[in-house]
Amino acid sequence: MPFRSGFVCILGRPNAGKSTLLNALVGEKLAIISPKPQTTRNRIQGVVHVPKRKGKHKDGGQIVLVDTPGVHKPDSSLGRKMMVEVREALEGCDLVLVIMDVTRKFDPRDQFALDLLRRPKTKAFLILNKVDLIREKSKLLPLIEQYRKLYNFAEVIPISALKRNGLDTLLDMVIATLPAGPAYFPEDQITDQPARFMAAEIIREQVLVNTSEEIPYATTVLVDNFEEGARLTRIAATIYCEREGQKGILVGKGGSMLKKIGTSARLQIERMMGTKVFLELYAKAEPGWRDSRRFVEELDWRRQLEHRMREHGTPQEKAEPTAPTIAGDDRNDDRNQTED
Ligand SMILES: Nc1nc2c(ncn2[C@@H]2O[C@H](COP(=O)(O)OP(=O)(O)OP(=O)(O)O)[C@@H](O)[C@H]2O)c(=O)[nH]1
Ligand SMILES: [Mg+2]
Repeated sequence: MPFRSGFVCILGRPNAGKSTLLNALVGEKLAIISPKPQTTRNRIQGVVHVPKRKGKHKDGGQIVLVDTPGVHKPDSSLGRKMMVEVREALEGCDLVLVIMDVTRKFDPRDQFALDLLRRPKTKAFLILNKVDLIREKSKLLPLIEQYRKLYNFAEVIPISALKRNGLDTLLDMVIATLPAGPAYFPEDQITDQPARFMAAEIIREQVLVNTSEEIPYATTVLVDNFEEGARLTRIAATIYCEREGQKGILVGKGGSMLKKIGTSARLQIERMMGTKVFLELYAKAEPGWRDSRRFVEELDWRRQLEHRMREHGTPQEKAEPTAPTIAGDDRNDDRNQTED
């Protein structure tokens, strides 16, 4: 059997467990996860290196998984950008994993995801996730029937992304479906995301964990400065929200919330970077940013990378701090620094 490789897009409604599946298959936390819908906002590539094995996959393979934002009908520039990310991920992929949460009934939102699939007539597997929450597995049968009527799935695979059940079967079936091809990524690379963007996501995850109501949806994080040293990484980041009231909650009494978010995020970023991290966090209200096409476009890390390449000729940060890409550098904002 030749070396097999290809791009495999993970598609589904918000909260179905797409990012949990990506992380479980790659074996590293590449995407942030939360019980709140619409956590993922960009497409994220994660690489699974399948080693050579006797018998099955004799020559090994490489699966480039692409996690996507949850499929929904957008009502803002941010939502529309998220759906562009989904469509771009679907373009040119070899296989789609349609992931559904088996604890939820089929509804028009699932249909919306399937409609995206039908257009390019891509090969697709139906992945029934969260089976750990279903006692009687026979309850899955009507669901499978229903989905099979709507799309010609090549395989139907029940899994629990959280408990890591059924993942070996899934990987075997995916690799067997992919064409013979080259390794797209070197063996030591597991994602296309720059550390700078992953740091912003880790901070955003802490906002999701520590806040409620509309704040998770009204916030975004931009890294203003990222200087990587052998032993210390210096990061300055701004948490943007939409209103002064939200900013007050994000900062907390005497800066306590910003400190909490910063400390938890810093510990995770330190693990990711393998260095100490000095994290400066700011909070800023940017009214209506979700409806500003310009602002939303500027959040795209691929675009940010292009800008830096144009300005510095390198994707790396220069030694001197750079100004935030958006909304000016307002150092009078509430801020918090975390370094122990
Ligand atoms: N019980 C159970 N929970 C799961 C499983 N997979 C994911 N979850 C939970 O479902 C919630 C959503 O998971 P995510 O991975 O963030 O879902 P997503 O599809 O990426 O969501 P969006 O990014 O918002 O589209 C989290 O609370 C996960 O812990 C599973 O197999 N079993
Ligand atoms: Mg996600």
